[in-house]
Amino acid sequence: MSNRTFTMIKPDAVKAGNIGNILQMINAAGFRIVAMKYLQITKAQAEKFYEVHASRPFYGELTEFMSSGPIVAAILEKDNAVADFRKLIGATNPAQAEEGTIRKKYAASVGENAVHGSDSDDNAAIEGNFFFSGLERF
Ligand code: 3AN
Repeated sequence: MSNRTFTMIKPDAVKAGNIGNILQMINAAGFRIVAMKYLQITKAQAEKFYEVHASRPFYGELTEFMSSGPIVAAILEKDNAVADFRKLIGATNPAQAEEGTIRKKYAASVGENAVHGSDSDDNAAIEGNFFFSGLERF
């Protein structure tokens, strides 16, 4: 079990003006921000980031969406970070997300679901390294 996870506030939540609300929920749940940036990724970068989903039918739609506008990328720290953050964001499909989760509050659909959260310690490290150098972590 590692104490770090990686998140993105996705283009839908940024456009809706929910960066502040979502960061507030992340802080209130006890996560410390290790690294953070506001940027827009290219389609090619989104394809690389989501390479594990390349064979899934939604890969084109997902990478198009994730490169459609700015996002907030961050590394977060807390005991049991990966599992606790998955709990905080709720189910991939917001219709199935529990009350009080970020996706229940701010996500519109399974494709545009407001936030990303790493699904394992290994992926948290890979995803954090995709966006941040060592000098950008505090
Ligand atoms: P999660 O983000 O909850 O780990 P994954 O890993 O199954 O979910 O999917 C990665 C991303 O792909 C999701 N965050 C979501 O934006 C998108 N996605 C998953 N399933 C679908 C789907 N059926 N249609 C469109 N996009 C999807």
